[in-house]
Amino acid sequence: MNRLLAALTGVLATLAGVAAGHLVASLLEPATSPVLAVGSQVIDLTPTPVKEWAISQFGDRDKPILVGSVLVGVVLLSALAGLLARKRFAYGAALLVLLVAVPATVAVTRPGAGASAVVPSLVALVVGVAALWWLARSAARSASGSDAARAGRAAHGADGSGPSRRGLLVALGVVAGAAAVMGGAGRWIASYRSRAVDIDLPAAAEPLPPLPKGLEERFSGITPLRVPNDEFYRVDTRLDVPIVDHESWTLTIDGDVDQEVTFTFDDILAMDLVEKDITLTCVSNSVGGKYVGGARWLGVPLNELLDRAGVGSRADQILSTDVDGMKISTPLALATDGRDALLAVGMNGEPLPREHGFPARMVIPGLYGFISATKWVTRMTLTTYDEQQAYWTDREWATDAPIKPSSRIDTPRALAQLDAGENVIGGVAWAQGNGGVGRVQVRIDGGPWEDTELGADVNNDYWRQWFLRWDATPGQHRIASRVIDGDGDPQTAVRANPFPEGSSGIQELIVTVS
Ligand SMILES: Nc1nc2c(c(=O)[nH]1)N[C@H]1C(S)=C(S)[C@@H](COP(=O)(O)O)O[C@H]1N2
Ligand SMILES: [Mo]
Repeated sequence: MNRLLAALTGVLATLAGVAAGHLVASLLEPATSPVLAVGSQVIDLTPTPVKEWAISQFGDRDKPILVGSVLVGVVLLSALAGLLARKRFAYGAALLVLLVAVPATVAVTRPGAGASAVVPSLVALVVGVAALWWLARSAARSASGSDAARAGRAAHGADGSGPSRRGLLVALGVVAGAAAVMGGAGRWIASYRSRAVDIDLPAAAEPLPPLPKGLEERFSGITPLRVPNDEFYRVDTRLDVPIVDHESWTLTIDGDVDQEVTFTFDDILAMDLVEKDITLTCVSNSVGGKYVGGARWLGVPLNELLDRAGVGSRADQILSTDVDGMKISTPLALATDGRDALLAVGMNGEPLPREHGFPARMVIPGLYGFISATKWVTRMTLTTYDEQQAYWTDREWATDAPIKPSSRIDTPRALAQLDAGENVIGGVAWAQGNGGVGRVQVRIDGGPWEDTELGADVNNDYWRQWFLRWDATPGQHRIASRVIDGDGDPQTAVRANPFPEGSSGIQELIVTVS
């Protein structure tokens, strides 16, 4: 058998194993899939600068690219397994065992994982080794078949691609097909299970009036005043979406408290629910970036939950934990300074989508999401920064990170080709905690800053849309925008990268008018 074919048997056998593991994981717990387990581990081990680089280079595609890279590595090693199996089956199988040991170890040692997390990897191993054995046997037969055929050809002058060669091709096809079917089924089941949950939430005790009409209705290209759930940005360390059963979900508040308390989902819904319009922002958002969004959240005030537990005097941090042990730190003083911090269960009139934290998440205005917006939250521990570290504080990100005021140009797009004459420049701006958005200004070609017209004022924790009519003359132009907060302070022009406490600087883009 030639080398290429041997490598192919290794690759297909491994893909069949991985696909079987993925399928089983989709039925048990998607995160235990061999691919996802390794991918998540890679995310956690990736140094912060590399992560920043990947997010800036690939944006939302960072995760598919990561999974793709893991798969390329697996394909190379499994090709080697195929080559080894050709010499001696046990060597090839041994390499597969080593290969599977990685996701198996990662899956069981991830925080919150039980021993059953190893099952998908074991299935991957059994299916992978069985497929390799079958393919290696078919290949050996095909080789001896073609030897025989060569001998036969010498005798009879006949052509020699005998039935055993066909047997090998059929076997390769069967294994490839089975891998595709199992992998596809696994993906379908995982996405079916992660669909939104169909339950009715109670209304807020004092519902907010509907949001005013947004500028997006007048000018295309401006981000909607309220971002629909399926368009809302998503940032988290998960490759998949955790499937949390709201009926068995609980939230425990413990640590430096008078008494530990545990709430069920029904306990939360039985409390007076409030509605708040809050703009969420990611610390990884670059100036002009898309990791920011406004939504209407339904939930209970965080303070009410903390009061039921009775916060002690030592704590300076709320260390929140999600369903699988991921930890986020929040400065206690800021979370409880009177701002509208929530445990949210609803988003834009629906239960939280699974991607956004179903059944419950934290939402705290004015703080970047990485220290305030824990999704799939199950525990809040009152503790100190000295005693306990969280995911990002372990990675040297800031602990106190208020959202920096910023304005984003949504239209025109960078490098757009515009017609001369009237054009609309527009976007969104936010300045939580600084008296909200006071003004938004635009600067053309480095000239004077001009005030724009503002959209509806929802509240100081919410972003504000803006626009300016611009009589564009032919040629290339530079457009910049900045926000001036309610206290009269303009957004800083000093450039900063997202790490460690959020980006700053002024967005400026170039367009061509003809
Ligand atoms: N459990 C969990 N919660 C999390 C995260 C995470 O990785 N895991 N990421 C945080 C970050 S960095 C941000 S910016 C917000 C994003 O919330 P969204 O995905 O709903 O927009 O969630 C926060 N909550
Ligand atoms: Mo974030």
